[in-house]
Order: sequence, then structure tokens, then C-alpha cells
Amino acid sequence: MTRLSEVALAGLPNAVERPAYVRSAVTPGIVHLGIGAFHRAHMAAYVDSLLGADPSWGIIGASLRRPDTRDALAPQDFLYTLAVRDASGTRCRIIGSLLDVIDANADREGLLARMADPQTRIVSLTVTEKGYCHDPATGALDQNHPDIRHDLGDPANPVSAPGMLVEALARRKAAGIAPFTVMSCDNLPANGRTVRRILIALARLRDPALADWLEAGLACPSTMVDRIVPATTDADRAEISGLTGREDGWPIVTEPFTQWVIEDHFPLGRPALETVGAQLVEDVEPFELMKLRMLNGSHSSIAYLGYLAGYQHVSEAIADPGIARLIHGLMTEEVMATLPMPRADLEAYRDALLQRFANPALKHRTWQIAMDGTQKLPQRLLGTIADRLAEGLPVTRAALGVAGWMRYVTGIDEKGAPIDVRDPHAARLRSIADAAGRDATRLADGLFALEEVFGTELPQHKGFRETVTRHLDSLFAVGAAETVRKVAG
Ligand code: CS2
Repeated sequence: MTRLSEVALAGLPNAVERPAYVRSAVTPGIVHLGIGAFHRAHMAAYVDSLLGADPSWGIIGASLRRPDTRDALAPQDFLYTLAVRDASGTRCRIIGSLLDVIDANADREGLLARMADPQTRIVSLTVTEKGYCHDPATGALDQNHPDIRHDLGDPANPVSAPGMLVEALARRKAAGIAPFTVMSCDNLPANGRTVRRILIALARLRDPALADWLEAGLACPSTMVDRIVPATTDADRAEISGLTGREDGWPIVTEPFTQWVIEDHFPLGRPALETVGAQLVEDVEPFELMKLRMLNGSHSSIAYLGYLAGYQHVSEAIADPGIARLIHGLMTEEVMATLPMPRADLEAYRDALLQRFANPALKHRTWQIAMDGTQKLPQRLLGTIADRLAEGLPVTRAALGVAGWMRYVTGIDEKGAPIDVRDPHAARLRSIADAAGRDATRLADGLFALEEVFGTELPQHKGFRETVTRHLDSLFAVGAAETVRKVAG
């Protein structure tokens, strides 16, 4: 079968959408760090929609860890297929906004030079929660993170995303070029403020004058990003090739829904994203809080409890009436009261989420969402819990999500089979779990002591500890499906 490429765009089936602009006229204006599936289904698609009107915002992607995206896309001129899928079928679109992918490990200088180039006006990021090298409970830079220690020792050859950004910004300062705008597109609370705090803290450890320069001129608009993008499978590849008649080294599958809310603060300019469906607003934080607590809080709860109950995919887990009731109740009875939006809007948002989770065509693995729990729990579940406890309100369902995580990280499922627990702190989780065995109190105590996850205040709340421990005990005794039924009512 012919490989997808510029030349092979000719002759694609009519149903396949393709770039509506002359690709050779596109120039790079954006560098994107973390060129994974999410970015390629989200921001790259928005940018693709506007390059016809303004070709100055092409994207240069960068992988900080692995060469696999570059290897897959270079032979096809960095084109790829975005397949939008629901129960009614699959629609394919070829995305052309990605002009190149730099593998940072192979060409660190090339990447830094590209970021320092005046043509680059925005550096955006999807490096996942752990890529920020911060303390998830406080949002502060983790100065003891091995990558940060490396980057402080050898600032010109950074390995972390913050180190890369600060070095590129230092080069711009030295050359008299204004800072690029840093746009985080990760699921972190106040992601703009958070990345700004981290970058300035790191710069200050290197060079106070650099930190002052950034304080004065670095713009980091916050964003709320939303689109569900499961990892691509071999079955996806086969289906997509069948539809396009082209071999694609790494197509992406996603849902029809997409949302992007962006704070409008781009001193060096920005693409007209409002013309292609993004919402540009003054203050993103209420949207972010809503999305993290409603969508991602539900997602993580479904992931841990659903995995333990034996469900491989979100759509199967949410088809279980107990899980559906739990998640409906979590959003309605526990999360909504912590959010500033009108109740009716939140109910409509909840109903749309339940439908999106049920999309049977997506095959979103519970295991995928279960990854990196130590980095995700604070903003997804613990924020809701802290706000409610401060008001003296119950947290039964959210606490079950936390207990589900605790049970999951023991690394042994309900049938006694091993769980592949992926987390930057996997080894610590493992040793806490091994020491506790199936003793719920010991396990909960051991995990509550992880300050970077739970902070210092939450673990002191006796009622919360007891609720989580009781749920955890039940998860050990009767399993996830039965515990969920009991708690969901
Ligand atoms: C998911 C998110 O993997 C996860 O942790 O909860 O990637 C989720 O699918 C997106 O945030 C949806 O916008």
C-alpha cells in the first residue's frame, strides 16, 4: 500500500479531508514540546484549520524522550491521519500543520536554536503532569527532581521541559529577543500560572537577572484543553488504512467532541484560534476547575475502580449500572457544589460527559488513564475533597476514587494477577504496598504520608482518613464491583 505523503495526497478518496492550503507556503511560528497523540488530535487540528487564512503558524514538534514520533512521521512528510470516531462511524482527515519533529536527544541544539529563533512566537506544551518536574500538591518546582538537578548542573544541555524552556529563553535574552509565549496544554490546575512559577523558580536558581527579565515579560496564558484521545492500536491502523488507501505510520483516533479555552495573553501575537472554534477568554480557571474535577475526576475514578472490576475500557465500565450511578452521583452530589458555574450548565456538562464516556467506538483503556496517579489525584479528586471538607460536607464518592487508587497501586488485581502500575513513584508505591499487605489501615497510612500527593493538611482530617480506609477495606474484602454498588446507592 502507498505510504501517506505530500505526493500521495492526490488521489485520496473524496471522503477524506485534506489540508486546504499550500503546504509549502507554511512557515513555522510555534514550537510544541511533547508531540504525542493528544496534541495531534487537538491543537494541531485547530492550527490546521486556520493555515489557509494565515500560513505563519506552522508547528515544529519536539519529542523530549523518544524518537518514535519522528521515526513514524518523517517518511510521510509529517502528515498524519486524524480519525474521528463514534457509533455512527469513522471520518478521516489528513493534518498538515506539523512541519517537522525534532528528537531532542538526537538534536538538542537544533531544538534550542528553533525555540530561540525570533520566528518562534509561541512554545506550547503537552508533556503530561509529570513533565513539569513539580510537586503536584503545591504546584512548586521540585528542586530535587533528578532532571532539574541535571539541568542546573549543565544548563546548556537540558533534559527536562522546564530546563529546555529556560535555556531557550536565556538565549533569547542574550540575543535581545523578547520571550516567546509559553502555553501549557496539560491538565494542570492554573496551568499558565503553574508553568510560569516553575520557570521563574528554575531561572532564579540559575541567574537572578534572567528570572527578573522573565518576571517582567514572560506571558503564560492558561488553557483548558479537552478531547479524549486513546492510544492508537493496530486495529485502528488497519481500519484507517482501509478508509484512506494509505499506509500511515502513526494515525490518531479521537472523539467528535473538542474544546479549547484560552486566556488571551500573547504579547508576540497568536493565530486567530477564535475563528476555528477555540474560546478566547479573560479567565480560564473556572473552566479548568470544572474540567479537571468533572471530567478527569470521573475518569480517574472510572479507571481505578473499573480496572479492578475487570473492565478494560471506559465505555464498558460506564455501562455497569453501579459505576454509572457512582459517577453520576460524584459529579452531581459532590463536585458541582465546589464549582462557580450555574447548576443547569453543570448538569448539561455532566450529561454530555456521560455520553462521551459511553462512546463504544473509542476503546479508551482504563489502564491508560490509571497511569501517573500521584501526579493526577490532587487536581482531579483531592481539590474537591478539600473544598467540601472545609464546608463540613461529606466526600463519600470522591473518597472511593482515592481508595480505588490505593487498591490499584498494590499492583495485584482481584484475581491475583499483577497490575502494570505506571507512575514516576511506582517503586515507592510498591514498597509501601508490600509492607502493608492487605491491611487497609496500614496501606492507607503509608500512602497518606506521601506529602507530594496529599499535602500536609488533608491527611490530618480524621473523617476523611476513616472514609477512605473503610472503602479500601471493602475493596479488599468484597471487591470493586460490590463496593461501588454499595457506595453508589
Ligand atoms: C485522561 C485524560 O488519561 C487521562 O488521564 O483523563 O487524558 C482525558 O482523556 C483528557 O483530559 C480529556 O480531555
